[in-house]
Amino acid sequence: MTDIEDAGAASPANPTGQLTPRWWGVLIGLVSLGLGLAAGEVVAGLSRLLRSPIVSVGDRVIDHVPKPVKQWAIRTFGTTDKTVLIWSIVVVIALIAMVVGVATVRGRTDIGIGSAVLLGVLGAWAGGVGRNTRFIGVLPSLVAATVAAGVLVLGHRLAHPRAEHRPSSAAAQSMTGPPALDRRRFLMGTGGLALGAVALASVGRSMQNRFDSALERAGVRLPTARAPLPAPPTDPALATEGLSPLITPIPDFYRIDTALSFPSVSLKTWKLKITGMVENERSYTYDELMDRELIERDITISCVSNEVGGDLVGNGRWIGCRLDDLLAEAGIHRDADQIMGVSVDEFTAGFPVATLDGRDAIVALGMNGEALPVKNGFPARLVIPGLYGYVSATKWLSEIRLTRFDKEEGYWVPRGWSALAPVKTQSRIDRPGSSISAGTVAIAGVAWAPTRGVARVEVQVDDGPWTASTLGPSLGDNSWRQWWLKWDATPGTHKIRCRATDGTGDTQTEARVDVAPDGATGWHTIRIDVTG
Ligand SMILES: Nc1nc2c(c(=O)[nH]1)N[C@H]1C(S)=C(S)[C@@H](COP(=O)(O)O)O[C@H]1N2
Ligand SMILES: [Mo]
Repeated sequence: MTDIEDAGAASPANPTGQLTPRWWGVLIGLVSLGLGLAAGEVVAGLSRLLRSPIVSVGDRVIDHVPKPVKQWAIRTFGTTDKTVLIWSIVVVIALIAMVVGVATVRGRTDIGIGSAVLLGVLGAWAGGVGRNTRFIGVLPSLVAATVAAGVLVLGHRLAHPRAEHRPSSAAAQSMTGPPALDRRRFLMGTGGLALGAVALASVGRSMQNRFDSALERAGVRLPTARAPLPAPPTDPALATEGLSPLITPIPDFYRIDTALSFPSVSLKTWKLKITGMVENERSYTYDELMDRELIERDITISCVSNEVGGDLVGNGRWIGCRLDDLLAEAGIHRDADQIMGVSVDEFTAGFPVATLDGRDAIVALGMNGEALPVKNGFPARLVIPGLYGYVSATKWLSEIRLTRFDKEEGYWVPRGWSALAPVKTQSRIDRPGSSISAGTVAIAGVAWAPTRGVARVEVQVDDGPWTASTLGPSLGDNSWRQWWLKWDATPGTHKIRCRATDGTGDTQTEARVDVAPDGATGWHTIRIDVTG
């Protein structure tokens, strides 16, 4: 920085010897970045195959982030971790742009152009190399970097109008003292460019929106199942504030995936392929799947990252095709031992062929009576009762590949998660909250042990006896079950915990283990302040 700091001396780039104020550089840096990124958004709007530079960089961060950081992010930010990631990237490059902008207006256009090139190459790498990219994906970042570099050079000229346009007058000026830099003109220029960036970016975003699968989803009419489920019984949650509903409403259903922007799928070209170690590879269009016999099932799915007492779990009413039927049509090789779901965005999740033991594994097309929501995998996803999502529940499904565990690993396995991951029996206290007033209240929550069912949930207050709770209606062994217990809350601080026993008679273990590598265990314990 030294040659920048002492730029108070006259130099060819700054012939008057007057130091361009630092904030000019900051503004020029930000405006260049803004225009560059905006141009990137527009280019990303040209084709379904392209993505915005920021999203591309975010995608690579997600694929390479170390496990502890990922767990920390989920724990700290929950489902907003993606927004936090995007904004962190924006803030980091904005800080770089500010420094680069100052360097540029103080004569170091080489630093300006060099930084734009470096960031451009980084973005191009992120957009064109790695999971779910095509080479053409380098384009948005290259255009963004070119625009940013151009604006930096332009900004340098705005800051040094005389130096650039009338170099011969430098001598004359030094005799009359340095002229005031044209602050008004500078502010109008950068302000105009900033407005242009905002406008351009929103044009780019709306161009990208035409690839949004939500448009096609809106036109889908979901057929009914051959044997539709009866309407669920009256939901006890209606009478018990804070208790999880029997079936989780779509807006409240947790969302976990590696996708920063939802994969955009057109039903006109989408196909579900069944490939790999099968007798005949098959492929099905959306309409072909919809025309098959559909089943409807209530199945609780859960994320392996769900902490004890956490909310990365939900109960859905899924409608779709039986997975075992589809695979029987393709004919599974005797040597295949793994079923790998592959998504449109090249996420993979694999589980044993032996999982298909007659359980209701579904290629789901619908959820809670609607076409599958975009966030939950439109147009199709897998739902396999009893397995954590990361080894089974591939959303935006495009391929089901029969393979072997010794040949291929699903996305999360090389990142430190177990290859086999059945859902552990869990129970959660939903209510009451952490402070209540004395009197009779309901302690209530949900418990799940998909494929095994929930036989019993017990509650312990302080170090008293374990008391069996009342179980809510059963939607089958794959579905969670609500439970509640009346409690006479007395003033003071109390500790409440719960534990479930599954349909095989096994009680969930008290032993606390972390979510990694194959799911948390332990009893959910809450502390409550009761006031008199
Ligand atoms: N394509 C794709 N499918 C995916 C994932 C993903 O990252 N990409 N994440 C899986 C994980 S880890 C979980 S827990 C479930 C979550 O499903 P939901 O978002 O519908 O609740 O989706 C699974 N399917
Ligand atoms: Mo997950």
